[in-house]
Amino acid sequence: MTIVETRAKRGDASDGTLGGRLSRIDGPAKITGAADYALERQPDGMVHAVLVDSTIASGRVLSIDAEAAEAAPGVLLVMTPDNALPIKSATDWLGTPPPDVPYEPLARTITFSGQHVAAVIAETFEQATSAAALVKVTYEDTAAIASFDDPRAGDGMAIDQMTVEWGDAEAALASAPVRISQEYKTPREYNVPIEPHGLIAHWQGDTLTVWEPSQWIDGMARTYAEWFDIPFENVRLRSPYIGGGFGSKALPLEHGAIAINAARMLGRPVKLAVTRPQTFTAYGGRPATRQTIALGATREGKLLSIVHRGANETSITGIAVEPLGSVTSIMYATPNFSSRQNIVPVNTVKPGALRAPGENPSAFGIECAIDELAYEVGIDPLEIRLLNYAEEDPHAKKPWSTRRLREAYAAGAEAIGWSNRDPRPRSMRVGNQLIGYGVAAGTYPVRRTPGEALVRILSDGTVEVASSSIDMGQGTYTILAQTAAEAIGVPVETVRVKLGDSALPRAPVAGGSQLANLMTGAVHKAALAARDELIGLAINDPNSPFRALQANTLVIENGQIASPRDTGSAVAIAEVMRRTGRDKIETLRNTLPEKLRNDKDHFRNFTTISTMLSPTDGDYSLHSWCVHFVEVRVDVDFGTVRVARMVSALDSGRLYNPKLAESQWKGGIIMGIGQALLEEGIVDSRHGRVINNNLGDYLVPTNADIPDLEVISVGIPDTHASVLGGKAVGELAIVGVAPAIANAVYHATGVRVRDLPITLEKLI
Ligand code: MCN
Ligand code: MOS
Repeated sequence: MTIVETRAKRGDASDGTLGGRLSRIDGPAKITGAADYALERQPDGMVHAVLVDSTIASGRVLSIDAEAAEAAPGVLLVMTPDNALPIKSATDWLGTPPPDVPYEPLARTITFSGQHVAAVIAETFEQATSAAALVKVTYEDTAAIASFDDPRAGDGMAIDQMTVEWGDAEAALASAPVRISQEYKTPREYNVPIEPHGLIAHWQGDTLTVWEPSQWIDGMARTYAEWFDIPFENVRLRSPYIGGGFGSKALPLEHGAIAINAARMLGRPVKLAVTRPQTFTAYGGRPATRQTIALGATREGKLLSIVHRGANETSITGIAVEPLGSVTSIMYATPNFSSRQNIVPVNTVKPGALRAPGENPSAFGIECAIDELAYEVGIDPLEIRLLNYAEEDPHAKKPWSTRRLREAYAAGAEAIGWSNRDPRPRSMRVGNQLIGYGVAAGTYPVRRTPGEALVRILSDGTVEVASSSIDMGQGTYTILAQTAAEAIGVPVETVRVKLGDSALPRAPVAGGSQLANLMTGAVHKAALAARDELIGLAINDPNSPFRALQANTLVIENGQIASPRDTGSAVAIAEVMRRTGRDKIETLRNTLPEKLRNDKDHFRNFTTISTMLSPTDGDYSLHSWCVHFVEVRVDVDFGTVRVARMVSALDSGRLYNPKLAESQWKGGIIMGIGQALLEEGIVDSRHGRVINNNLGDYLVPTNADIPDLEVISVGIPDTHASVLGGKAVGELAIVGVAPAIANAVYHATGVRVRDLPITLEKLI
């Protein structure tokens, strides 16, 4: 099997150290089509699986008539819960051991529309598709609760772990001179990555190879091993390139179990490609949310109390929590605070993670509310944020490791020209366009899970880095090459990076914006160990010019080992390897804390959430910060909103590659603009279906919707946050975009829109 290696092309070397603006080293392979995605594989004898999904949202399957489908041309199997091979339950991603009950990925009880009830496997995709239409499923149909707006949904259940309280928030609110209270809502939003989900599963005896896009190779491979009761080593999950995930590709899903099981039953490789409409039901996006936020303040705008009550939709059988208080509890200083959250079961697929789960809708609530308070007391929206600035983490009561939010406010305000703004709503106008300026802040925590990396220095002086990390576009290949190049002292184009293979050293999930910090840390550790070993060889070689020197006096630069005191005697790495007869130096290092390193169980599960440190474990509270300044133009007759200008200032600590970090930030900002103005899963209240389940009707921004985006880095290296000083990047920038736009729309029009998206009918 080919190993995908990625390395920089010549000419980029000047940008190759950490902090340099090296272009993506996987870019040429993607642009030329050499990068192959999971479903492009063509193993011999491959057959195709197509899912049959429930057409009702609530009830049960009474019978499945597969006769016509089984008789259709090319059909090999119609899989139902009754004929599928049994599968075991698996450890969840928290590391919780599984219950000893079988796992059934095909449903008998229906809790949402689009649930998989059967699968047809045929020689060709077309045969499977047409036979799937012949499968007759009879249901007992019971009344469905389409959304949490249905009165029968009720208030749901409280999630006590989400409760955060200090002081006496209700009493302080009641006695505050100024009080505001409003409800803010966000609709169901979907990940819709350009590459839909899918996999090719191939059994050879009791070893399993799966080609599948994955944000968490190690975790998904372990689940597959547990489901099918084979050793972890017998699973090879391959995911070298991924066409976007945004949180949706981190966990094993039902369709994966179905395809792998079909491959086992048939003894042939099975390909299952999730269709675009199924990307709305085979996996859940961000749940619909609602929050009431009550703020109590002095007449000068100083906060006295925040009372926050939130709820999100979940599925009937699963618990999905979108933590709505996550920004609310840390953004501003307040002596009294109370946040609680419910989840409301409805007939939907279990919601999942979508870029900045929690922080994103949380910021929409609090950052709109603080803006409302600013107008209520008559002070500038930027001013009120500085007035209530949290000098330490008001929840954890710990100092921030770094919080360059003040610097961000200053830089962003300057760049957008905030002082040109007339503070009165609906006061700025050019022709038919109402002009508004808005501001909102955002934050994302620094999460820490251990990781492992292998570094190899080869006899020709080139370097290999290997890890089961993934790159779905965020830049992992590139920054890991830069890390190794800098730590060892070789040109970046001599470093090859291998990722996306479960056989490689273990990496945690590329979720929670943690991978860059964790894996640069692990690669840095392994690379320094390899460098030490290399220098040891150079010194111990009897013919070496460095024979009499101390290890710590040698330097490696540009692939040459030298003593700075003796400029004449630089020796190439390849030469040292040749002289000492070594074909490679290989160092495997992990970043497990000492106490976990010797614990066998933990080591087995070490990339699960059970080994993740919270941002407040330790002496500091670790977070990235950002602020967005927006100018909108709203057509006075038609209510159409255009983002005309946008400046964001962000603190992600040290940037390993500013070009890529800026691109990540802009990607998040673009998604935030889509969330503010376009994105909405529209639920049919009769059938409990999301009816705009395609990219024609589920609107995401196009280039024409996006102005030039200016992003300004205000971060400084933060070594409390990570080994090399970086903080979270990938999810940060989407946080705060939607409230900044909503606030700008209010300033432009005098109309406060508290439920996303801000569509024209809400403005006219
Ligand atoms: N980076 C940097 N300096 C830092 C930290 C990061 O230069 N201090 C840059 C690097 O290029 C790094 C990237 O930012 O590769 C993202 O780093 P990080 O914030 O650690 O995020 P992860 O690598 O863990 O990526 C996951 C994150 C998440 S959780 C979602 S959701 C998301 C995102 O990344 N989905 C994405 N960005 C995405 N980008 C693309 N193209 N596609 C997705 O699906
Ligand atoms: Mo990101 S939503 O944490 O994968």
